Amino acid sequence: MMNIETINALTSRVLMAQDSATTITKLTDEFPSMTMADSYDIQDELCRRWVARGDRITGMKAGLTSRAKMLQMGVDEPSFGFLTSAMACPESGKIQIDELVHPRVEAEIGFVLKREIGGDHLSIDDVMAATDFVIPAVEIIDSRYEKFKFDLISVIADNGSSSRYVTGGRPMDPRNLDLCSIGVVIECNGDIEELGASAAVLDHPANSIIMLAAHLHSRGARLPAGQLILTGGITAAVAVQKGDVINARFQNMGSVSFRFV
Ligand code: OOG
Ligand code: MG
Repeated sequence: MMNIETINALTSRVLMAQDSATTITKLTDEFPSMTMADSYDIQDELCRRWVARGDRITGMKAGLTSRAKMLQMGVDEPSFGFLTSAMACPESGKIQIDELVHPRVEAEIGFVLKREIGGDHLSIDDVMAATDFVIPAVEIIDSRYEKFKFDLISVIADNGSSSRYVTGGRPMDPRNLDLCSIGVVIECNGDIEELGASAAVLDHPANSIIMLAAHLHSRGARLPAGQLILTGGITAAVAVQKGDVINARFQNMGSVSFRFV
């Protein structure tokens, strides 16, 4: 286990890279015995620093939850992380690309709970019963590691490459949808770049929530009501450039669009 000084120093290093859109070498290159628990401790310290400077925690993210994402990144286990008010971007808006290193976009099903849930034995029915609504979302990920290459421990310390997110479309009652088979299309400048169905996420995106709750349980925490929970990219992530217009279309749920400037 890393000592608190090292956790604090590595948190500063990651935060500096995130704020200045610069890359760092993988933390595990320098600290090969670093553990996943150390990385989640760095995330908790990141949260404390964000809140101390006035950002709010607005949600959580599960990542690396689909085969397409696991294959693309060469990692075979999900990661979890936090979302903040500084990452939230409006639908139909502009995202400043020079604030980012090498962004990619992902289409995800977002959940908002109407009551807190937790524990390591939740079922899909438990998650559905606690869900207020589901909403189409696009996450903009931006690894602070060179060439977007990392291992699970390093990417967790970088809060799962989080950088921005956009929600849109229509908030829907999950009981009015077949959440296993929502078709999703990601268009960039009108061309289809990726397509898939929500079953790609652990057979059902509610399974991401179950895993996230179990992860939080292992750290003595629970999933709060009222926050956005991103369940992970359904397809491989799409690299973007300045000027690109993104439109992610979600079957029966509407679309999310915005532009990189
Ligand atoms: C890690 C984060 C993955 C997702 O939805 O799968 C993620 C990465 O690929 O950089 O957010
Ligand atoms: Mg994601």
